[in-house]
Amino acid sequence: MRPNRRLVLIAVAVAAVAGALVALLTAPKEADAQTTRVVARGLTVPWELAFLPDGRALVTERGGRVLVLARGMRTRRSAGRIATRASGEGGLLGITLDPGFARNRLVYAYRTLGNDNQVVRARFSGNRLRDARVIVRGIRAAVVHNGGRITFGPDGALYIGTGDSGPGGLAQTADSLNGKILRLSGDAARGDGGRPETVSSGHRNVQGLAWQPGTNRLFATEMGETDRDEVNAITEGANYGWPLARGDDRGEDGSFATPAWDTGSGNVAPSGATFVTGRNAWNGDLVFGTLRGRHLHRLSFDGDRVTGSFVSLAGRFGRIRTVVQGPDGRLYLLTSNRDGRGNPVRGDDRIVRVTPPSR
Ligand SMILES: [Ca+2]
Repeated sequence: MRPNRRLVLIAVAVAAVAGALVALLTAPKEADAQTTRVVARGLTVPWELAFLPDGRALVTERGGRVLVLARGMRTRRSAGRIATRASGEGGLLGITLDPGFARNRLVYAYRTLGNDNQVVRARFSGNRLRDARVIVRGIRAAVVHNGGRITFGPDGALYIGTGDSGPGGLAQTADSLNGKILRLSGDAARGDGGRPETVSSGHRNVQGLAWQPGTNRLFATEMGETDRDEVNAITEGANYGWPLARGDDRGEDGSFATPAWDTGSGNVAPSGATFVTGRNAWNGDLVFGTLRGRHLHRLSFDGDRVTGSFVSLAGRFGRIRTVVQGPDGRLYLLTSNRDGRGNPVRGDDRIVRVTPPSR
C-alpha cells in the first residue's frame, strides 16, 4: 500500500472513531443512562413473570408451560403445564402470586380453554404446580382480544383484565365479563371462586394492570384499533367508552371516562405495565412494553396526571410483552418475537434486564 493511501485510511479510521465518540456523547440521555443485559434465552412466547419471595421467578409461556427461573435466571426448570387450548392471542397468559404466598403457596393463572377464558388457582410446592382448579370461568375467548393480565390489589382482591372478544365485542354488554376490569374477593379466590364483579367497562383489550404507589390507584393499558392506544386511570364504575368512543371522546351524553394518556394518531400496542419504585431516576414512572412499537415506553406523573412520555430501547429487542420490576430494583422485559407477529433472532424469546438510570 502506498504511504499516502495508508495515511488516508488512518485518517478515515480516526474520523470514524471520533464520529462514533461524538455520537455516543450526544445521543439522547435516556438511551445512555440505562444499561441492558440479556439474562435468559430460548423461551417460547413468554407472557408474564412473577418473582417468588426467594428471588426466583415463575414465567408463563403462552403454549401452557410454567417455568421456574433460578435467581439470576441463568438456569430454569419446568414447574409443569396448565392445560390450554388456544388459537391466535389466547393461551396461558397472566400469572400472579397470592398476597399470602409465603404461607399458602398459592398462584393464579389466566388461560384460554377452547371458547372460554378462565382463572385457575394452583399450589406451587416442591417446584411443581399442583391441585390446579378453575375459580373464574365464562370470559368469552376469541382469536383476538382475550385480555389476560391478573394482579392482586392493595385491598386483597384479585383484579382481572379482559378483552372484548374481538369484532362485535362485549365491552358495553353489562352482564358480560368481556371488555372489563373484574374483581374477585380474596376469600373467593382462595375458596370456591365464583363470578367476579365489574370494576370498569368499555375496554377493548386490557393488557397491563399496575397499581400506583402512594395513591393505590389502578392503571390499565389498552390496545386501540388503529390509533389511540390508551393508558387509563381506573375509577370504580366508570365506562371507558369502547367501542362507542375512543381516546378523548366522552360520547354523546358525555358519560365516558377519558384516558390519562393515549397515543393519538399512532399505535404501539401497549402491553404489560409496572410502576417503578426505588432510588432511581424513573421512580414513580409507569413503564410498559409495546408489541407493535417494539420499545419500552415510560410515562412520568404528577399525581394521576401524565407529565411526560418517553421511548427507549426502540427496535433493540423486538416486541416486548411485559416489564416487571425485580426485588433487585431492576426491570425485566419479556420479548414476544416468536408469537407469529415478530421477526425472531437467535436467542428469542429473551428476558432482558434493564437497570434504570440513577438519580
Ligand atoms: Ca377508551
